[in-house]
Amino acid sequence: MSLACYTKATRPFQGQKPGTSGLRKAVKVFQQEHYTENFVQCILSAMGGAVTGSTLVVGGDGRYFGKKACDTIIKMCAANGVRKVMVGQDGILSTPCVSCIIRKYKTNGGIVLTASHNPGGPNADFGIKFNISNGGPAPDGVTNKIFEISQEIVEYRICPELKCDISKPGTQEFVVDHRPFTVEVVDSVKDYVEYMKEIFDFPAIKGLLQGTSGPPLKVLINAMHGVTGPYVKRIFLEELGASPDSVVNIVPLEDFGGHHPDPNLTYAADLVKAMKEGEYGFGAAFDGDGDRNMILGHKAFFVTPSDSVAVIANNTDCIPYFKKTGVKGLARSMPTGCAIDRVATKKGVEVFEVPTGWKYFGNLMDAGRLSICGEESFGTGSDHIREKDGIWAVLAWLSILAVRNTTVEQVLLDHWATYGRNFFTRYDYENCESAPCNQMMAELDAMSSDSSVVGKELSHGDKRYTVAKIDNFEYTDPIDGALAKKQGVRVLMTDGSRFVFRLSGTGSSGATVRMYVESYESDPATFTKDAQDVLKPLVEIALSVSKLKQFTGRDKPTVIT
Ligand code: VG1
Ligand code: CO
Repeated sequence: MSLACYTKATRPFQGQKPGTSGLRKAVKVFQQEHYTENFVQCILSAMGGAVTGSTLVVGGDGRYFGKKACDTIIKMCAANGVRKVMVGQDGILSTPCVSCIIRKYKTNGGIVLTASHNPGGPNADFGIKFNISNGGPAPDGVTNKIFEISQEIVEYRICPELKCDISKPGTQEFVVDHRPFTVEVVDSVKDYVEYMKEIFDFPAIKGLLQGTSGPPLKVLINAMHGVTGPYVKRIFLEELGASPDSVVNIVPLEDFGGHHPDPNLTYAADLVKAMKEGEYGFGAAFDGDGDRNMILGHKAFFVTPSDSVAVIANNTDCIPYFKKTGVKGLARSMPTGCAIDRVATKKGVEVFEVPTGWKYFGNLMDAGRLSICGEESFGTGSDHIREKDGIWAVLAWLSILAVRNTTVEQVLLDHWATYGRNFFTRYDYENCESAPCNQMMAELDAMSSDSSVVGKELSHGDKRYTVAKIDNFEYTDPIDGALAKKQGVRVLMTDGSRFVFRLSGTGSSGATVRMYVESYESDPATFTKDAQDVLKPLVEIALSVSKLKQFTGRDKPTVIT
């Protein structure tokens, strides 16, 4: 029997503009009649002729509204001429796993249902992101097109009678409008786990955890009730033989247990607390969709994400994948601490500074110029896929510990002894009023083109800095020439220290101001100092230059990392 498709009349919704990583709004917004359908139609329409006969991957982090959205997407793919949808069982696929599947099966792209680290549940957030055929987030050119279509949309196509059970793996065949249409429900973790076993030396990591040569490393992995739970279970318990008490919160929940599924010192406080007790030598947490990670050592020794990626780049000889591919180039997002730049210089490879958001790394990887990259926001990854990858980062760290036979803290001390230390902190002011924050950014932008600022001396207490450069960051993609403007105001000092201001592009309401402060120290006596103490003078200078407290009305940030 051929199922019929219908064209439904609709009207544009304001603000369907993908941000740093897809469209993120309150669940209630997505639940409005036609809202989700409109945006899905915009994605499919933006594919143009390529949609006909295509294969798309669909899955998400298991948050509230995800299954409903999967169902809608399948019905709309069927009606828009897609040939096949590969969907994660129960709609579950981590963001890195979507990227892995898109690449492995050479599909035309995928739709990721997640608001990442934003809270979930009926009163929290949902998100939809489109990934292209390289497995990575759609670049600005595509998301701009999606937004344009969203402003003019008058109808969408759907096949309402298509009933598809996504609770069991297997293939289901349909005839839609006299055309064949296939839905393949895929195991949520299988392809990803197979790939990790190719990239890393699992027996070596298993030996480390079980103590085949030396005392066993006790690990504590916290999935924060996000999508990584099933991956953690399969990899750490079944493949690596870690003890059952070494993994926690591994059941994905639609509301992440009511918490922010964000692996940082504030929102992963229970991991920090457990690590402080001293029983475990290695701790890690992931965000809702599994692309972020936080790494902690014994007694909760904190590895900043900016250092983490630099350490991995410096230790690629510990990872079989890089022994095969070599290291082509390194990269970080602009606000990320510059530790990785020093590794690149020493290794004699290119280093790129791109705007915030993983989509900017994809072209460089596709062109064979980038192997390892990271963001200060707990994102670390490589060209094995086109998304940042939380579990990959943890396996990379465990590989280093296994080969070097040392501790997390010692790895960092060695790293700083070689390169010096880039102290880094980020202050987040979440959910502020938008208008004054926009005003603050406008004033900073005006300052960035005021030539009298260069050479100015800024001081706090007896710390003095001289401004070497101020700008609103712009990036021209070296591969396709695409230009991204106004990506954040940065104030660079003559000694390499700097601070940066930008507004978040992932929030669902109001404005979130991010202030990033970095200072480079080469004196070994400073290496073990507390980062907040070292950075205090520059933090005060940044606050006063931006008049942040006046504009936001906030005395303190919501989160400090
Ligand atoms: C934040 C981070 C950015 C990251 C993005 C998506 O964006 O700062 O580095 O790429 O989230 O991360 P913003 O615009 O709020 O600063 V996630 O884990 O959504 O996938
Ligand atoms: Co995420």
